[in-house]
Amino acid sequence: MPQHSSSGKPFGRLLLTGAGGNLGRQLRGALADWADTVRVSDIAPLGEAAPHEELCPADLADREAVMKMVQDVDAIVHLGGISIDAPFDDLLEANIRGTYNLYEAARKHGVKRVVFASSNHVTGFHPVTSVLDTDAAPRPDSLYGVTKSFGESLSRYYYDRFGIETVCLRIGSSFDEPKNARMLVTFLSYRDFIELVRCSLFANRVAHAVVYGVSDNPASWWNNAKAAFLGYRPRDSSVPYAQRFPAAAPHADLADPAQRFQGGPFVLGEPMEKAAS
Ligand code: NAI
Ligand code: 15L
Repeated sequence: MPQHSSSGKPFGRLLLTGAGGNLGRQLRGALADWADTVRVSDIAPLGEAAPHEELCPADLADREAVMKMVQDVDAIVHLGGISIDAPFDDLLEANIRGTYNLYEAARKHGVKRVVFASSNHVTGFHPVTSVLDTDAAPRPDSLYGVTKSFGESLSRYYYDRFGIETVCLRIGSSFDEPKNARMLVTFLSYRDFIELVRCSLFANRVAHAVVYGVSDNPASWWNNAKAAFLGYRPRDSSVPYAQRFPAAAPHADLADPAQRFQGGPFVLGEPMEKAAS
């Protein structure tokens, strides 16, 4: 996929949406090595631009702004959007309209590769007793999960119809460290997250791919064998944090829906707050 700029970096210009968020902040530094210019976008504050960065504040729901945002980019890492369950009208604007605007702009501007931050919540209503591969049926656990399933489906359409390649990252729980017993199973370290994005941008041909974003944790609900062609090899695991959650059996109390299903508290449909990063 890399096209090699005149400076020898793999990409001329990359676009990062959601650049002001938890994972966007982690990725910004890494992208400097991969592209001459990184266009960073968010509706939230973006801070100071580094010398290789272009700041592009925008609401993903604003079609014209997104059209400009995507102009002259070689590839897109799309992290922007609401990252937890929320009222439908909010999700509709940020995650559904926003993702549609991005793909439409990619089509019009001839962008050929997108890395889409999907979520484990696309399959969160599968029980914790199942091990899923990347072809498992979507069973969203929340309206948020439904919007990520929409993004996966939309990107499939844009590949089949227009040839835009996408890697959908069904990210587990990517924070500085696991915050609870469930995250011992779903933990994705920041270092492994960056490596997964690197593999997704640099693999030669990905067509339309789905991969679970998870570190090499001792217990896992997900099997990435069908995405092995991406070359993703996690280096971290949740082991160093296991002692913090002694009652950590991932299926401790199956009578409790938040423990019975992979999506954890998302299945309850209760108002939620983002875990602190
Ligand atoms: P985050 O909530 O910290 O970052 C998302 C960013 O998107 C925020 O900076 C927010 O301002 C921006 N955003 C929201 N609505 C927008 C709009 N209408 N227009 C422009 N920007 C908008 O979330 P985080 O943790 O950085 O996650 C990044 C992506 O990865 C999200 O799409 C999330 O759904 C997904 N993900 C993250 C996981 C994690 O464990 N961190 C797990 C699974 C998926
Ligand atoms: C997600 O999709 C969210 O974006 C993140 O904040 C976490 O809640 C994560 O899933 C998780 O499942 O822990």
